[in-house]
Amino acid sequence: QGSETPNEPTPPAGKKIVLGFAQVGAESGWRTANTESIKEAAAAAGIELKFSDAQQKQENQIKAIRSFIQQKVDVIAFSPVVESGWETVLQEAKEAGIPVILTDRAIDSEDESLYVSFIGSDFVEEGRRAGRWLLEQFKDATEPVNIVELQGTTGSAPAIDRKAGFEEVIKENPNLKIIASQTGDFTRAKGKEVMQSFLQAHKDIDVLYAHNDDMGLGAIQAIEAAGLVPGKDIIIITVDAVRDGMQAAADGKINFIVECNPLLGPQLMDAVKAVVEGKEVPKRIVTEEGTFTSEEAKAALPDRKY
Ligand code: GYE
Repeated sequence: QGSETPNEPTPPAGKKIVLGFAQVGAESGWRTANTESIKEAAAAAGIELKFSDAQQKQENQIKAIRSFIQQKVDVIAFSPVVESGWETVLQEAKEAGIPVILTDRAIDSEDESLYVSFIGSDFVEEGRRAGRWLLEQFKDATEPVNIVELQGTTGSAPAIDRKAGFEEVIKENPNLKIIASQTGDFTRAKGKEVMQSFLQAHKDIDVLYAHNDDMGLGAIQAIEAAGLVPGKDIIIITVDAVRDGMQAAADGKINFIVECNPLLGPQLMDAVKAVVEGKEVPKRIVTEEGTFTSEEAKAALPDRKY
């Protein structure tokens, strides 16, 4: 003690660190697990959490961030619903001297001084993993393989990147064709609705690539209602590997899941503490994850936490 430099923003001993967190919403099983992880980790770390749910609307997230600035929280963290349009509000946080940590989703700003760190998955790599599995499955195909794609929220980092990574890999085989691609906004209801319209418009769908489990699960309902067998008549690939998705994979309805880890809470709290203590935090923290076939999902399910 006694050796602290005067400009270290360490709060006085006994004062809790206050973290303002602006969450995307409650659109998916992934998001629910992510929210729980953040709440639990904050409590465990003795950090006071001010939590706001933006119901998938950027304007609500911006409002929440402005309110955190007014309340003079120590750190602001958020998962940006879409990639663009954050400069103004993040500039306001910067001017107020409040450090910002991005979790889960990235922003597309060139100005890296607007945030201290970005903690989350490599979504392009997730898309590639989905593509590589499909490429291998159809490596001997001599006829066109018709793929339909359910995209995540338009303009969001995971939707943009999961599409890009997947396309990058499958273009290696010209037989693999995306014949329809539309947003299902990462929700079950939308996934079902859009899959219904895909099924009406196209009689010859071979593969569904859904950017998350929930949209895939909604689509499975539409596929079954159309009298088709998910996982057999239509090969299904999803991303996330949350419990319901893993169960569908274990049941053979989803053929391949790319994992995206929602348990970002502990890493976020470590970063928050480090930032408040004036320590160096890596600009990019990538979460580690894998993939699951139906067999692997069956084996992993009993030990899954979410
Ligand atoms: O894959 C999806 C959720 O940003 C990684 O958002 C997250 C995505 C996740 O709604 O289920």
